[in-house]
Amino acid sequence: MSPKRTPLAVVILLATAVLTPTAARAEPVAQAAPDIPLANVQAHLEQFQAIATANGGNRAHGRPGYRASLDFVKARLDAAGYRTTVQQFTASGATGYNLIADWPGGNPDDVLMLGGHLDSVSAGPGVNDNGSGSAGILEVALAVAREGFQPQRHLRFGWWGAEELNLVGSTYYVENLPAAERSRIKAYLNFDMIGSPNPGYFVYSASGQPAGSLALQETLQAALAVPTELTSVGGRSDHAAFARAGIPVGGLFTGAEVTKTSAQAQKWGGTAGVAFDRCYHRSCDTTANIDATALDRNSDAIAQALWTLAGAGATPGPRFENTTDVPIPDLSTAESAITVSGVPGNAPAALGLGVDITHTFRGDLVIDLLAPDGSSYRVKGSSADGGDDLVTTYTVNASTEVANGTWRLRVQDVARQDVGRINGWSLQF
Ligand code: DPN
Ligand code: ZN
Ligand code: CA
Repeated sequence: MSPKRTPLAVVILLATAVLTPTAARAEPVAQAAPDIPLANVQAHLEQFQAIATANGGNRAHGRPGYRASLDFVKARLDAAGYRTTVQQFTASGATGYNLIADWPGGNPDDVLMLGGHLDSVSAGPGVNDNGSGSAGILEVALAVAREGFQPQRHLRFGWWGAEELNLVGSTYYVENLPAAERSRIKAYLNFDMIGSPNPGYFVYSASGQPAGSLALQETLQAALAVPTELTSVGGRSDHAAFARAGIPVGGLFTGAEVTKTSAQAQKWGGTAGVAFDRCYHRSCDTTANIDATALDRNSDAIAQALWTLAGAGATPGPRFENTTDVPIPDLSTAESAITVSGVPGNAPAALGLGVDITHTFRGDLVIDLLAPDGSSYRVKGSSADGGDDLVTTYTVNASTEVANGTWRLRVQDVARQDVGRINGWSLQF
């Protein structure tokens, strides 16, 4: 076998431009919330458990397990494209930290915020209280990034420190926001204990909460796939400071020290006469202290509520395609053109590039998108990837390019032996 690395012979095959603009959709298209993979949420809980185990058995304020928990969550968010900030405060003589994560985009004057506390009590690892809420909103935040969700509202997530010392972190955050910034937060949803081992399905009651909370309550009730009960969580968790500031609040809760009634056991299963969470604030609040079904339902409900409340994603613009076949001979360059017209201004920051290539070894291919002015955007380099066809969509930040004009897909075959063809490609504005 000859090595798959030889100089590039330049054979340019230009396809005739055939463009088929499909009509722009006039109405915003409501995107469905994705399913939140339970296994991913559980994997985050395993991390919290491992962090506690490695740090004296807890993730409490002022202890190393807290900071390690924050570093873990922050790293995942940073890698997904969030803008994260760590806010410091002092409580009981120790430094505490809140983690705030903003998803770029959306209306900055209309912020939808989700949060939960990240600290445990010092008695145990706090996997249900509140690894569960922390993991649930983390996975929903990662799903937002995976889906490339660009809703009308700005999305923000918060992981609070020192909740167990009387809501210190969330209170510090709200009270230190400049008034103008505080008024931009139009809703706050709290998730504190969503995987209780003998679970109930409670939605925070809007009664006595700021105007606007009822819509949040109703959205969360509709988001859960099981019958719910309302609960008056009062000032027992991190929504309290937001409510005091007049911000509409809501939340989900699967129960703590209170005993499940027989009526509730009939409705939800589980054991009557036993606490929703027997291990509440105890050393046994480990990964064994989680009901997977409750964790799954609540994580899905968080995503469902977020997608419902965040406002439909941006309206897709027109789509253009060229479906003329262009051969990709060995060690050559093939090009196919699309002429765009009637699109005002620049191309979007998330220009969708659809590619449909038949090939016997796609690792041979280097692919660039050329803008009308000739600027090139590399979407794929060559590799040892021995798969064959390439049918995929790339996202290109083409926001500095004028949309109208002739765009080219340039496909270079840089290694001998394997060949193929461009079946077609498309640009989604
Ligand atoms: N605030 C919770 C704790 O961390 O102990 C318990 C709780 C959560 C109680 C939500 C009521 C509602
Ligand atoms: Zn809690
Ligand atoms: Ca080849």
